[in-house]
Amino acid sequence: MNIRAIVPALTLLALPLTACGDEEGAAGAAPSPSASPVAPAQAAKAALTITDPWVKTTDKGMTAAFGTIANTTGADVTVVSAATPASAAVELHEVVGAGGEMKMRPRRGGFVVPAHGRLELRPGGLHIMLMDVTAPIEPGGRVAFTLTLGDRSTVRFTALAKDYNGGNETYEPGH
Ligand SMILES: [Cu+2]
Repeated sequence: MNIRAIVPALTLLALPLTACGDEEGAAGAAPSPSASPVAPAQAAKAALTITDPWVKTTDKGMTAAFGTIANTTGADVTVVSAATPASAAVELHEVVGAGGEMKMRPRRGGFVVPAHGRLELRPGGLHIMLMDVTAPIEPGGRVAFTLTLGDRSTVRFTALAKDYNGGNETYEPGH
């Protein structure tokens, strides 16, 4: 009698867990009606989430995207590449130097987001570089991005286009 009562209860408990995917971290990824319209719901299993993503407006040429990347897992996660339909080529950049000598260049090894930690992409620091935009990016526009991680999984997000003056470092191609 006891067993009969317990088994159905366990079955019921297991259902939502299965529907969520599996591992830890699902709580933070639960669908929320109040989620920002700029950041579409991440897949339940996404290792990374991107907060407040934005991209600098431009008519042509180069621009960059920023935001805060959070790692929901207990292991370091590396972003190895990024892509967007808004640019024919995309690189992961860092800024080196100081004052008038600031230069940006491809970040060797990609962006490493520490376990349960964050990595901030911001003007003057790490950024996703759009090397050759395919059409003007105007204020209020939305630009879709896909990040590819070290395990070849992908994370998608949508960045809001904003005007911004700055972050105009000289480009120094990788060596
Ligand atoms: Cu750059």
